[in-house]
Amino acid sequence: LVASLEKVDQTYIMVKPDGVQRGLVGEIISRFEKKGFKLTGLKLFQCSKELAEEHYKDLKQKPFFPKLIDYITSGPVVCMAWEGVGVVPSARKLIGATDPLQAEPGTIRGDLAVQTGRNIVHGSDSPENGKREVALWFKEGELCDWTPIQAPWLR
Ligand code: RTP
Repeated sequence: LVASLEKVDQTYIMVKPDGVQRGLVGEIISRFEKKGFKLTGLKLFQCSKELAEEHYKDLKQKPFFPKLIDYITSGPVVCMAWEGVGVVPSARKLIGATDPLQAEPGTIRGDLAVQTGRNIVHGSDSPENGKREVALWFKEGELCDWTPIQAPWLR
């Protein structure tokens, strides 16, 4: 299969505290599972202010940064690592535009959210950041490398 010759990337997907509070965890995981990507890490986690600030360090100068940190630390998040060919841009497409009102119907934010400041899910924006963020949110022993039975068809 051609796909088996292509590079497998990883991405960090996170259900934000509003997604957990609204009971959307299963629905969000399901979108990535059904697409055919491979789940390699999953945990419910209350993150510290320090970790949230490190994760969003590129946005430190933005006026909304303090509010963003309060939001992300306001309750537990669901941390996920997903793997696959083209997983980073594909996950961003499944998630939809940052402003949920601009996100297409059929995307997670387009279907399930309204406000930019409450947009229920995060996805890494490049393969480099995918690696960085998975390493930031997970300890090595928390990740699982496994071979799906249907590997020749989906990966
Ligand atoms: P994410 O990292 O969460 O997937 O979001 P993104 O790339 O689509 O958007 P980015 O510009 O990196 O912003 C990160 C998160 O900050 C919050 N935000 N609030 N004007 C605002 O109040 C504002 N702008 C951005 C959102 O939660 C956004 O997802």
